[in-house]
Amino acid sequence: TGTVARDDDPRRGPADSPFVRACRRRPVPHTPVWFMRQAGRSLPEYRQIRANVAMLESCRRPDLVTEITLQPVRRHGVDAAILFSDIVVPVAAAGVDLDIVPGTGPVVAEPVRTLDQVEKIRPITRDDVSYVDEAVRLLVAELGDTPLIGFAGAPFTLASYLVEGGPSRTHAKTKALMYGQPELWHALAGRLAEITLAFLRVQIDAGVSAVQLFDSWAGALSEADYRRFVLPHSAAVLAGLADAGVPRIHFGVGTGELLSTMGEAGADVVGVDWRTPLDVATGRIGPDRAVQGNLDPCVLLAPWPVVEAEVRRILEQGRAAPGHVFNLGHGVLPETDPDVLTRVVALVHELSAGPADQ
Ligand code: 1CP
Repeated sequence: TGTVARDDDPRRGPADSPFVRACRRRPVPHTPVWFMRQAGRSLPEYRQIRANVAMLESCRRPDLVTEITLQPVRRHGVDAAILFSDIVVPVAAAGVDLDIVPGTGPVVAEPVRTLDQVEKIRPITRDDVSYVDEAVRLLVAELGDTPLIGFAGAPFTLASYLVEGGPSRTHAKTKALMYGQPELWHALAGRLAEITLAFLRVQIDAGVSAVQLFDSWAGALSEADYRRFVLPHSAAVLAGLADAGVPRIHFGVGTGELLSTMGEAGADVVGVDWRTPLDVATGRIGPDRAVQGNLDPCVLLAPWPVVEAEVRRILEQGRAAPGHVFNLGHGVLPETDPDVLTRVVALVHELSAGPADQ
């Protein structure tokens, strides 16, 4: 068809980029690299543009979303852009009264406790998030061959903010609801799965080249509880995108014991944090999925020789995987020197460059 680039086409487009190829476990000219939270407070140009604009407002302005998303691509030469937004954006669009408070994160006005509250979280359509549709279209036009990653929060991580009312270390109220009122839990997680699926569909229809489902806090659960309370809902989201033609990445923190189950949920790529070496992770996940990770974001605060040694180790261990997208094990810390990120991109490209025996 006209839109699918051929292998001998000099302008192959984002679908044939090193990033998308690695997600699909195809040969690559170099290991692709991007960073979770690459757009954000480590960049002075981000702090400047956000100086007088609230976080949620910035997510609703396509001009700002476009500029902020492009900043790390220009500066670091990463292999993929990630849409500037937040996991609570679709939940706010669904009618939940919440804000993103500087220095804290998402705060929900009335934490969810009842079925009545769950039923008031309404399904969303494109019109509820038209600013995201618009921003993705602007970005795809600007980015050329660089792929754009869309994303959403997974049901467990979203539910945690809604039930706790804000960030939580233990997720105690969320787990109490899960164990004590399983029907209410499944109603909430089911509704969030619907919203997440619709939100990712809007991004895919607007042209993103891959999606990442963030279940950042799933590592708080045992494998048995994950399987019972979370897997069906995350699997529904990922299955709903199976025909969409873009790779699906599934990520959580502290998920060493959940890696194979998170893969089973239906991802093409499983994100791995710094606690599990990539060769060990691949042993757990199996040969049918690529891996993404897994430099400890704190290592970026260490002297350069330490960073370099860790990048080498991760590339080495990543060779055991059928596909490897280099990333951090979690988001860039605000105090990170952006020049170190730029050097990491160059180093990953240099060390992994080789003939792409296609
Ligand atoms: O004013 C600010 O700059 C606020 C900081 C900030 C930023 C830059 C928040 C508040 N969200 C974001 C953007 C954001 N959020 C992105 C941007 C794209 C990129 O990666 O460059 C992404 C992917 C997210 C996703 C997100 N939000 C996650 C999943 C990823 C992760 O880090 O685990 C989670 C858990 C959130 C909630 C959230 N939003 C903001 C904060 C500080 C938090 C975390 C709060 C907590 O610790 O629970």
